Amino acid sequence: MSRLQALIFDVDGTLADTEELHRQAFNEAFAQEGLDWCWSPALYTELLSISGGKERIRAFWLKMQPGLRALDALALESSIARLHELKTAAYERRIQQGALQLRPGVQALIEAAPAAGLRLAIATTTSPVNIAALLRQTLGPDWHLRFAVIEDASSAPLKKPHPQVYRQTLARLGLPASACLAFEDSVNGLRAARGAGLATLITPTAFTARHDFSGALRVLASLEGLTPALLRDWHHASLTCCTTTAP
Ligand code: XBP
Ligand code: MG
Repeated sequence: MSRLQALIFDVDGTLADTEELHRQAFNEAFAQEGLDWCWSPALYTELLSISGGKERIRAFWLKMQPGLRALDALALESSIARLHELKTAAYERRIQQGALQLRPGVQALIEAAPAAGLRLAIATTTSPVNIAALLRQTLGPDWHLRFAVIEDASSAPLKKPHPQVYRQTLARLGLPASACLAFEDSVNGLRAARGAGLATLITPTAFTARHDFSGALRVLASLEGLTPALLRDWHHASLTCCTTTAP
């Protein structure tokens, strides 16, 4: 039976509750380009069913103006890329202003993992710039030294719920799914992790609270109080059992 050897973290919504900042950054980018689009929290909650900021903009734009599909695809893609660049810069500014902390329990678990023989990895659909901005601000300039593997939108173009990002993370770790646990906040993330065969712990946010987390190992309010020893117990049970939701 596989011993737990690595923890694989999603970023947005899991390491930190970032989606409100993403939403604000999208709206700032739209305004900068003179578009009257404004994604409300309710609309953004729906749009989060689409992983990837560029994919989200494209789906919204084509729903607003279906005829766009017939126009010059290159022009559409360059406009989307421009909007996403502006959005990423706006998001980075907000992070650098100290707008966010890691979610409860995340830093303690990241710091306890190495002494417990657990390697850490990141599997996210967000952009590398966003990961660096968030983790530099919260874990310090050497944040990347804590993670054995980082797979993101730049290395795994097939977005969640496709399991590509998790499969690539496992391959680079050189571990079977049975030796790892995944941490996610959304149904797309859960499906991606389960698609790669990973037992998955869920910590929902306000944006994902209504998602169906069937198949999760546990659904928790946060990672607060989780220790490597407790995770080893849950992981061991997952290899022989099914799913439970924390009381
Ligand atoms: C969440 C996403 C990302 C972010 C926005 O990623 O789907 O698209 O919402 O970031 P994950 P980008 O939960 O997998 O970390 O604009 O860079 O895509
Ligand atoms: Mg997420």
